[in-house]
Amino acid sequence: MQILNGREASQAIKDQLKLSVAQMAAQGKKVPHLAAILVGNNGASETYVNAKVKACEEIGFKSTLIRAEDTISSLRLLDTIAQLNADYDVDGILVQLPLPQHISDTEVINAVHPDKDVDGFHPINVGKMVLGQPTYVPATPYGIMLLIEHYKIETKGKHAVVVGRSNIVGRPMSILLSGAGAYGNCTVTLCHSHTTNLKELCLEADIIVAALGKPGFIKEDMVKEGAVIIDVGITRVPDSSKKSGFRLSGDVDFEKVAPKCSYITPVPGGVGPMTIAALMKNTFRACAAKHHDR
Ligand code: L34
Repeated sequence: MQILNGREASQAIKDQLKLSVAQMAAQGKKVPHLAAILVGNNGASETYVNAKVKACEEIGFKSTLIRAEDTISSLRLLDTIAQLNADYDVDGILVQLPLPQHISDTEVINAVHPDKDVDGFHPINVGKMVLGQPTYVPATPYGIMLLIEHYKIETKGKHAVVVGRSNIVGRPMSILLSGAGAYGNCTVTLCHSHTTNLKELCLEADIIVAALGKPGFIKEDMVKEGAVIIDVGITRVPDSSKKSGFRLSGDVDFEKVAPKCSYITPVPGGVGPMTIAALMKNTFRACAAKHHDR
């Protein structure tokens, strides 16, 4: 069994980006600029957005963090996005999810200009991804593909079972793994809350991507010997023995499942850091595209 070390793989990607940015700057070109919008005070969202800003600093990107109260009106949020769309210096715009109840995700996602949509959530970019056209691929699934590539895991002809059909992870993951790319060509089964024979399907999987948000859901009796396990879950479980008051739990029962598989991602230190690296790659591309257009 080998651990898929997301920290190491993401560091390699960030190091490479850092060199490319230094080159850009040396040629007198503008460097990539990511604008992140964080609404409210969700602790997990704060952690993730801070990690994104920190990664920008590390690589040499410019970043702008815009914080808004969770009472911000939809209209004001949309206006903020419009300003960032119009700001030439901003290459990538990211609105951290989840948003407060009174704001429509769809309206916000649709408001970000597709050329600056480094999250790859805009319908135009989702459409391109489905068609296999070059576009921004959502950071978590893109990060998982980069991790698979980093470890040169064979996917061609394999049966991948994706558990969870969210717009930001499960659904795009199923499309990428079934696509014709270098690390695609899987036969994909997309499972969700109405799947009746989940255990049987998982037992047939060469690759399982667990993205349903239920701590420890994937048990050892659901996993075939030698399977590749990608754990996207990252739930904060209350734990009074921790000074934060919680521990992070993946969707996979790691202790029991790990001995059975060929590769497995840990939580934390697996998919999370890859999400950040993938976002950085998208932001770099958004900026490089501008340089090519001039
Ligand atoms: N708009 N919203 C938008 N884009 C995204 O790509 C995200 N996502 C998901 C939630 N909402 C979003 C993220 O950024 C999940 N996500 C994310 C990003 C980073 C990490 C986890 C999830 C991460 O860095 N995880 C660390 C542990 C961090 C901690 O201590 O909590 C890890 O090692 O897994």
